Formats: sequence, structure tokens, C-alpha cells
Amino acid sequence: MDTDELIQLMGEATRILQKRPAITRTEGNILAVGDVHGDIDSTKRAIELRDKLQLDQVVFIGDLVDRGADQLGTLVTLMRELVTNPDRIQLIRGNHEDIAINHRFGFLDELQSKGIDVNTTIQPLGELYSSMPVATIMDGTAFMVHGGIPYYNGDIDVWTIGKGGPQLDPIDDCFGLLWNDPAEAQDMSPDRWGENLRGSGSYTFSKKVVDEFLDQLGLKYLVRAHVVQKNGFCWYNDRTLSLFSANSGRYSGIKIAYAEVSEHGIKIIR
Ligand SMILES: [Mn+2]
Repeated sequence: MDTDELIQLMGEATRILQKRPAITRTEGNILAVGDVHGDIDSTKRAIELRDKLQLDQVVFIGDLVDRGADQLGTLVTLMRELVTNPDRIQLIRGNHEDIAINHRFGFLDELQSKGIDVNTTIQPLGELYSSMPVATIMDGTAFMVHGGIPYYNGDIDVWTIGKGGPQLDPIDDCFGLLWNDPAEAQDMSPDRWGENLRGSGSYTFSKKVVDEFLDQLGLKYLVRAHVVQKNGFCWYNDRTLSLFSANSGRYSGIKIAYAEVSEHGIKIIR
């Protein structure tokens, strides 16, 4: 794939994602996928599993690029599927769908090494990221998001949260959705909100926050990603499922997991 073809495909994907709200609605039976980080085999397998299990959609919950063995191939695979079968795939933004993060964690280097002109690609890549929804809600069932619950004090109306720009900033209202973690993931036990070892404006949230947030939205589960899981998944408490779906490059040895999510509940899929 050359630079022109990549920019063309990114434009087509951006136009589809721009029509979607910041927080989408998800219905039916879906396959939720955690971080793939450039693992093209896991990415293709997730799409195949959607079809084999006759699910309605595959929902990638962010961190599509950086670190892995074939990040360009992974993003191209996802964009082609989006363009071909838009009703059967969702791409939810992770904290690595960010131009500044891609500078530091490998995606821009990989593009350059594959002969892509990074200078002309940066702007359409940023537009792609800016067009991505930041969470999805399955009514009565689950809030699905890369990081977790954004910091709030008092009341929160998630429907007012907007999409982010090409680079995420802690003042963006979607920042916490993409960066925050359950307190249990960092062995912390704050009453509600705690510091987050990732720094940069991120927080950890307690089970009390999870209960309050989900109950307010009439949901049962928080389905998120963002943290490496040796076994591919982890229940941090009875309502928070964390998924990790990459095992290429530095993540070799990880036992990948996905999750089938429907109104009937959650089932781990290998
Ligand atoms: Mn992440």
C-alpha cells in the first residue's frame, strides 16, 4: 500500500466514523475486542469469529496501533472492513489513537519504514482519530470504553461528552474515558477517585464509582481494555471486565481473549 492509497482509505473510513456520535448505541450480540496493538492475526481472527459465531458486530475498544508487529496492516484491515461492512464493525478510540502517542510508541516509525510519507499522512490520520467514537452503550447491559469512567464530582451526563482532536489533552471531556483505570488494576483502594500511575491527568476509580455510574445509566457491566492481561481478561470486580487481545511483538505469550456481549450477559471467547 502506498501513501496515496492509505490516505484515500483513511478518508473513506473517516467519512463513515464522522456520521457516528461520540457515544454510540450497540444492539444485539457483539464480539468485544481489547487492545490489538498492531496484532493483525488477532484482528483478522476477531472479524472471522464475528461471522463464525453469527454475531451482529465486532467492536474494537481501542489501542489499534503502536508496539505490535504489523500496525499498518492492522489499521488497513480494520478500515477496509469498516468501508465494506460498516454496520458490522465499530472502532472505539483508545489512548493510542493519538498522533503524539504514535510519535513515541512506534506507529509513525513503522509507517516511515514501510515507505509511507509520514508528513502527508499525519493530517488525515489525525482526522481519522478525531472522527472516532469514544464509547458505546448496549442498553440495559454494558458501557464499553477503552479506559473507563471519566472523573466527575456530583452528577455526570455522558451524552454531553464529545469526540477528541488529533491529540488528546487532559482538558478534553473524553480524556478520562480513554485513560482512566479501575483502582484494582493499580492495587489502590480509594473511596472514589485515586491517583493514576499513568499520570498526565488520569484517575483511578473505585467500585463505588462503577456501581453509581452503571446504576445511573441502567447498565450491568463496564467492559474496557487498556491494561495488559496475561490471560487475556480480568474481572476487577463483579461488574468490570478488562480485555486484552494482542500477542504480537512485546506481547508474545499473552493468551488472547475476546468477549461475547449481549442482553443475556458476557461470555469469554478464545
Ligand atoms: Mn490503552
